[in-house]
Amino acid sequence: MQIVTTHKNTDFDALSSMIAATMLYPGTVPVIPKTVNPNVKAFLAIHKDLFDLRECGDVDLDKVNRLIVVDTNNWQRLDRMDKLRKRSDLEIFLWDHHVAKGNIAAAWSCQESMGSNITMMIRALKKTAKPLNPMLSTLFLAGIYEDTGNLTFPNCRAEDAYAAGFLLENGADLAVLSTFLRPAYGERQKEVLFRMLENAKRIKIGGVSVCVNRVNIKGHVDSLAMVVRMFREILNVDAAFGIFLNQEQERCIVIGRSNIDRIDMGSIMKSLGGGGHPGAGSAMLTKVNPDAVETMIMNLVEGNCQGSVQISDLMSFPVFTVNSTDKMREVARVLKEKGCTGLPVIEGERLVGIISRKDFRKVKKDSQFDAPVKAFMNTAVVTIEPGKSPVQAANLMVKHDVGRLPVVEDGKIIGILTRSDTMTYFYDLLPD
Ligand SMILES: [Mn+2]
Repeated sequence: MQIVTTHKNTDFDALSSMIAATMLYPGTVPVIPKTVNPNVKAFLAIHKDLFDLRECGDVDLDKVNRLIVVDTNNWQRLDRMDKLRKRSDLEIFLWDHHVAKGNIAAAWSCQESMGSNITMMIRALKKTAKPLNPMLSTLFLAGIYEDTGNLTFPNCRAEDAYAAGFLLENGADLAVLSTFLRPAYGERQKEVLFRMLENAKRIKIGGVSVCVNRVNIKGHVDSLAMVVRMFREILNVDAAFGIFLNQEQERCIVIGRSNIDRIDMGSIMKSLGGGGHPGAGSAMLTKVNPDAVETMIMNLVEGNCQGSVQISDLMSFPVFTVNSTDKMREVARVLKEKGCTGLPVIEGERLVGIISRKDFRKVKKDSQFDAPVKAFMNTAVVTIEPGKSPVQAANLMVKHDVGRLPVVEDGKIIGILTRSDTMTYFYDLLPD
């Protein structure tokens, strides 16, 4: 007898891979772990009859001579298969897209770094020319989408996308898919959210409304970031923090969400040893006193409100400028020497225009290089004040399609903010 099984808390990739294995190895009995993720549970509630799924208790493991493992390479992640682990006469086939080393020693294996496990199995199924019906195509596509975040996660390979295309050709139904691929808001998430709402306290720090909440959790709870997001939305506060304490493991996870520029969650979490974006971030702390964590967050929020990142922190200065009467030839030389793509043009201390490399395309004759820069410069200059935020700068750059913003204070140019300064701000705060 040969069986196929997969990891506990089975997801769509794991379930699809099990079903694909029964097609690749006819006669194989699919043995599903007792715990499956909430999305798969909902899917199976309707589709169960289509597959002859068994649980570990339903099969006599002594009769098994071949074990096919999909989507994991670890005995600990299998459900009640320990009896087989000790058997020396057992043949094991392994399909796994996780590159980390596991402890299942297989006689034959297909292990590649791929976005989803089912992608590799689709490659094998294509060779057998077995037809895929729309229902199977939908299930397999759910596997790819779930593991690659709809083809957006960095682990996604070109082959995952080709496999997704192949499944759509075979009738995969995106409407059915979206019904089952909801974010995992299950009982545990609901329970955590309700507890947070029960003892929610709103406070005002430096004019912004903040809610910091502490919750004890047991074991691992998925999707806490989603819970904090919902919590912030329901309370309608500017920023919300969840401190999730796991007493057995002596650690706590801090997750934050911010809805305003003034509270930069990424930099707050960075101070706690974590990371994130301006709008969302998290940090993991071990062996800490929860009261101290709460105080730390309050202090950081306060500090962040006063000293949130401003344009004056990001801009480059001193600024190289040219005079409106400078000749184009001279300006070309300065641009080349400084290695920049554009320069502000001034008259006295007043900013009157911008000259960029692009403007040099308007120069048709050599004699025009002797003309003053004011004949070619762009006078519609978009500027920004030093106290504005990086998000406001980015919005201006997008709106006016410009790559540099002179920073102007009292009509005087004090710095320049380039696209790359802004990018540094947005991307340096991302977690590893
Ligand atoms: Mn997987």
